[in-house]
Amino acid sequence: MHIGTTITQFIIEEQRKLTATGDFTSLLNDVVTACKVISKDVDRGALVGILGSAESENIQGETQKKLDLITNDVMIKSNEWAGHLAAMASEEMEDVYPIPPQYPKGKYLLVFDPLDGSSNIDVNISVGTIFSILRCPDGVENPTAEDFLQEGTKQVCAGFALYGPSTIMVLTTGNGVNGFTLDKTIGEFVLTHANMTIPEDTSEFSINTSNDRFWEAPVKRYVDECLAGETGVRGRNFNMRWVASMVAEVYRILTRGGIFMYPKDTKDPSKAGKLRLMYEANPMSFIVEQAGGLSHTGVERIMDIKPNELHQRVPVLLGSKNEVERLVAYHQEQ
Ligand code: P6P
Repeated sequence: MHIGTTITQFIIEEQRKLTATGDFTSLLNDVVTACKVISKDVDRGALVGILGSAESENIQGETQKKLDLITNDVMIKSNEWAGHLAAMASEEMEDVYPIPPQYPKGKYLLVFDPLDGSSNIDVNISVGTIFSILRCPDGVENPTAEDFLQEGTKQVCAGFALYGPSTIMVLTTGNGVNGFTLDKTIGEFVLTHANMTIPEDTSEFSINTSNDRFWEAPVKRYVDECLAGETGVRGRNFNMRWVASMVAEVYRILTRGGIFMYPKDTKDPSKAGKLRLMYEANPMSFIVEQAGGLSHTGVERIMDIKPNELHQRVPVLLGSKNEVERLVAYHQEQ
């Protein structure tokens, strides 16, 4: 029985459309392999003693889980050897990871969050891997952080794996968004969600409401109007979801619409937001826009931002077009 379109077949067919070299296709397959290994590690969890804290902190000052380090190593080992990359960068590494001298270098840069939502791993709630592929600037042999600091519009590919009831891979190379479910009986991702599009309207919002007192006025206004439901200006009731895993929130929005908000707040005035631009906001923005949604800080389109720091944080308002437009309008009215 034919198993359907595998992700390998899909990527090769995309390559033909892009008239891309096999280099990109092979790189993407190495990332896919890493996500299969991470899916296995996340699935094994407590059985092999890899849950809990690693008793270390990342550059963000966040306590690292054992699986943060394990999954970061999986991404490095799966992608450092093949000769497609000039360097890598990760939420879990302060500096750029150079390709070891025993391996050839390639023309792409890979930046990733190896285990997004890892605070959920010990309570068995969905987590994921987010990645973004950029071109290495011409003539750069040994990329530095500076060479990664490219606008989101420069991304060649963005994707995430969601380790939930199913393991699902979502990909865009700029020609729409496609979802693949991991068939663990054959170890292949199979196309199950072709041409994913986000409904322009929604009655479902996502935000960590415990930060309510720290929000800026436009966000407060928007959320209060949602909470007022049919008794207020919106004239309809809203539902709320907060998983604390961006991958899970974005996948839900891709399947049924919604608006996800992690706005700038005054909880820590030194931070421009919680989410990181290079390996959370930009790849997710590429995917959301390719699916017909919007992704904005309230002041500017996220993919237009010229990064100034590898681990730069930004406010994120993304999802169903008409709701993001409303919230942006509230920012412009203030
Ligand atoms: P909070 C996970 O740590 C993450 O980066 C996103 O995946 C998620 O949306 C957000 O932070 C959760 O933040 O403050 O609710 O724990």
